Amino acid sequence: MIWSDNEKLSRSEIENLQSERLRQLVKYVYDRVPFYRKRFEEARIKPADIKSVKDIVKLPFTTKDDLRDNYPYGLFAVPMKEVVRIHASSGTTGKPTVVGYTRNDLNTWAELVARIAVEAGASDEDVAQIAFGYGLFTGAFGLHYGLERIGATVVPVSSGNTERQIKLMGDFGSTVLVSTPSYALYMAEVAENMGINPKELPVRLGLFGAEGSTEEMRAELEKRWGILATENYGLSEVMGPGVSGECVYKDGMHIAEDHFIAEIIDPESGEPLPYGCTGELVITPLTKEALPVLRYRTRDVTSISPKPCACGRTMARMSKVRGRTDDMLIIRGVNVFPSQIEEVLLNIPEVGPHYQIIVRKNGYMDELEIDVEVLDPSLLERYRELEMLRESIRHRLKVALLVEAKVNLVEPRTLKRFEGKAKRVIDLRGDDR
Ligand code: DLL
Repeated sequence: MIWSDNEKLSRSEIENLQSERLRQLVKYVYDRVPFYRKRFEEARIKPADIKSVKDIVKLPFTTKDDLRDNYPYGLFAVPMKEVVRIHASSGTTGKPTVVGYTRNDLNTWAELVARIAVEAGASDEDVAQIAFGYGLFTGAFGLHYGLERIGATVVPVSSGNTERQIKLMGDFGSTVLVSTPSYALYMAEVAENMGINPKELPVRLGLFGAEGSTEEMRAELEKRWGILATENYGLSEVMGPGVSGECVYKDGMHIAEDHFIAEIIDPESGEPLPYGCTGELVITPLTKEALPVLRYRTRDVTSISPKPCACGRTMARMSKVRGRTDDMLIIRGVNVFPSQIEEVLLNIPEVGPHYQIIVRKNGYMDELEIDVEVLDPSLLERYRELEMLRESIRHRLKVALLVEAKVNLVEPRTLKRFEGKAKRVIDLRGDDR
């Protein structure tokens, strides 16, 4: 089933709709948001200069800092009376970014999440367990209202309290699990510890998102849970979840192009890159009322393909996010994405999917250290075998990353587990880089 007819528009119809909505948006922000009016004046552009989607490159970018500098409501385009919901990004560093929604915004959001849920194969027959943390984070409420919209039975368990979570899953007959991939992995482990085989639980479909994960991690989740593991993407600054999501073919996440213009740019120069090239994703939401933003720089690295999909949808697809431009590690001058490390580790049968990346400075040298759990604890008592395994992992990492890494093989269940977004990198190099 396809939730909205718009998902089958031809490329020219999509572009026409985007052009029309972009023209309205530009006028809307110019009239209502002093910040953008000033930006337009600085760039010497007028709303009338933006005639079609191709003109988007003339518009200024918006960054996370712009939102922070206007904390909390400075970029809102409507009076607070019309704002019916607030969310915020977790903001581990500095001020959080605050986002607002009008009643229409909430409606659009629920529609777009309904779209990705249906795309992944959910329906009104499903019982959906939401294991994202409810609160300022957009994940839980976003999926909640979207799944309700399609008529699924929503179970708002929130994250944490994992044993209870597993018990309820069985009791309530949850068929859809909504969480981060790392929490789903941890939940499988907790179930196994409780003597429950996750495959025997009623879950058949995973709607995973809010953090990156590799194909290897997907395979692990599908194996452990015996489910179809799909991925979806979004960010609070442009709405929350519902920006893009995979269909059952799992070959890229369909972008809701009737509501978002997605561009790929070179993160260094800001120049637009053609379809197929990997770079930073820039998103312009077209229909938001409370907090419209122009060309939001997501810092997420991906590529876009406009090819129609076997599922019948025509909306362009973005590939899995390789990483964030600000999460990319520069180790002795070599760029390393944590996802590359995950790919290597998950292809080694003797180690488990739990790992931690530590970067430190030794004199002037960056040192990369990786802790990974072995699956069989008795291996830790067999020195020769252990050394051979360590050496083979070190070698495979070197081939994949082009940098040396120190590998520590640790006992099962000793590394940190995550109930929300995983934090796998500990960078101890300080700010003197
Ligand atoms: O994480 C929105 C969301 C919630 C998406 C639930 C999907 C499911 P923020 O907390 O603002 O919003 O974080 C946004 O998370 O810029 C990406 O770096 C990352 N992210 C989200 N989904 C994915 C994904 C939500 N599928 C930031 N793959 C984004 C990789 C993702 N990274």
